[in-house]
Amino acid sequence: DKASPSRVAVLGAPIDLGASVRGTLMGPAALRTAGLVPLLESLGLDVTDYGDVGIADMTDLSDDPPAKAKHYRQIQRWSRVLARRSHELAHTGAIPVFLGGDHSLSMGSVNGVARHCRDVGQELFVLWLDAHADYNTPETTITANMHGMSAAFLCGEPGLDGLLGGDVRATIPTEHLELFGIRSIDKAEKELLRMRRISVADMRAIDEFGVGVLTRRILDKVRARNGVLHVSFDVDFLDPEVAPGVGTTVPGGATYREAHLIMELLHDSGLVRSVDIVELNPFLDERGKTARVAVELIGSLFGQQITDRPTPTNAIVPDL
Ligand code: EXY
Ligand code: MN
Ligand code: MN
Ligand code: MN
Repeated sequence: DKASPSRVAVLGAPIDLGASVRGTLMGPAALRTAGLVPLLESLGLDVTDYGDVGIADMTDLSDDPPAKAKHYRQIQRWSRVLARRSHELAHTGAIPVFLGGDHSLSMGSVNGVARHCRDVGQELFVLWLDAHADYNTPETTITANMHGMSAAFLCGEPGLDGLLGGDVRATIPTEHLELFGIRSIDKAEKELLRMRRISVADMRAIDEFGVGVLTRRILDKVRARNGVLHVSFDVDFLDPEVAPGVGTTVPGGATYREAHLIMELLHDSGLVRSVDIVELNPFLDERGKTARVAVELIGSLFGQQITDRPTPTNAIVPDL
């Protein structure tokens, strides 16, 4: 398979107002404390840590905040600053790794990467590893928490149209979004996903077909279009036993080994060009357990392996 870039750009986004539970703003510090940067360096990567972004310098826009989108102004600042930084980092040819922070940060990070891909004429696919679909809009949401709206925003769903002000909003075609590990969807959200025919590898599909087959199915799809992949890794994708340090745990999540296999297959593909690690809440963690698991998984995503056995190519690929 293709060779991935060997440079990694780490950027922290200490944001927690997109979620109902405070604390994910400590995520970037915890991921660094768990040794993310030295681990990536030990894999032979050239890593630059750009520290954390802030929103203090941003002036507010004057669009009308939607009725159901909590902390809209703050999230808007984060989205604008992250979209710009993400676009710049993607341009440098490094793989940006965004450290969250709650999942609303992807509205900025993925938008910037998508904008870059559009500039260079490359198709971007987004793998959304999550217990939740994050496909609510201000219209469908029950909670008004913006971290539940990021995937919908990225696909151009209406309701947050003023979020980026005059900046470019590079949307993802709905066929390029791959929801994976899902086990909690709201009623109206489910209806919207069905209407848009979005691919959902839910936990039942994982139980039936296994993560190996389902991951290969996505990689085949990306390769067939000569595309590249953004991985948005919400740590609540993992089972709460493995990853207790999350505000929105849902039972029945991915096991430790399933998660590693996904990351190993993604690495072997050479298709990953950008990554988010989101929703880690160190305030809820048990002695750094979740931070450590998240860092180990990023290690697998960037090539840490037991032996050098290549990915077998034969696979039965179901249609979801
Ligand atoms: N669907 C629920 C909501 O919209 O509030 C839960 C969203 C949780 C989102 C977490 C980050 O993945
Ligand atoms: Mn999420
Ligand atoms: Mn550009
Ligand atoms: Mn989630």
